[in-house]
Amino acid sequence: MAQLPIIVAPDPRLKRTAEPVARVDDALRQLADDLLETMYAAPGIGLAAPQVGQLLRLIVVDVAPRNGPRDPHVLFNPEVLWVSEEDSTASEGCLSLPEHYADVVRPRAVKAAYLDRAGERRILEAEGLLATCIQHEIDHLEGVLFVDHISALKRNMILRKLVKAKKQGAFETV
Ligand code: K1U
Ligand code: ZN
Repeated sequence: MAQLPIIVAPDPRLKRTAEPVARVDDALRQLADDLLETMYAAPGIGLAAPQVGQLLRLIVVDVAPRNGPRDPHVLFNPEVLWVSEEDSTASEGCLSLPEHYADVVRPRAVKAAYLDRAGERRILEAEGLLATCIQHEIDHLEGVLFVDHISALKRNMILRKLVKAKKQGAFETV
């Protein structure tokens, strides 16, 4: 397993659409394990392959409390099948926008299809933080960041601060 460097915004690599995986093989299972290790070390509750420079449709999520057992989810080619009519607002962060948080409105619950580590098609029904995190991570596969869901004023303020922090060498980035 390896910890991978996380790309910090603004960066064109975070704005591209990721490619579906053709088949889940050992190399992709290794990448999923590396994403999980990187996410736990950060620490975070989710991570998408494009955040480490891999333009593939792969996300990992674990919203279990840190003081309890881990509950990792690995989703290849995730697809949202259904979203609730009811929305919820949650404060979101992003490992690619370190130290910045904002309230984002999204559907409260989702149903997603994906391929598991064995390449089997599965369905995940999620609500609350798990639903928020899955939607946030699937957004990364479309080149969308949580700041794209907030006002241009707040978004530009966050991105300007990140440009400045990167110039000052604030992050270990690639
Ligand atoms: O960069 C990412 O996509 C990960 C991001 C996921 C996320 C957070 C909040 C709402 C939606 C999606 C993070 O994990 S940011 C860090 C974070 O939220 C956290 C860190 C330590 C403990 C608990 C949460
Ligand atoms: Zn993110």
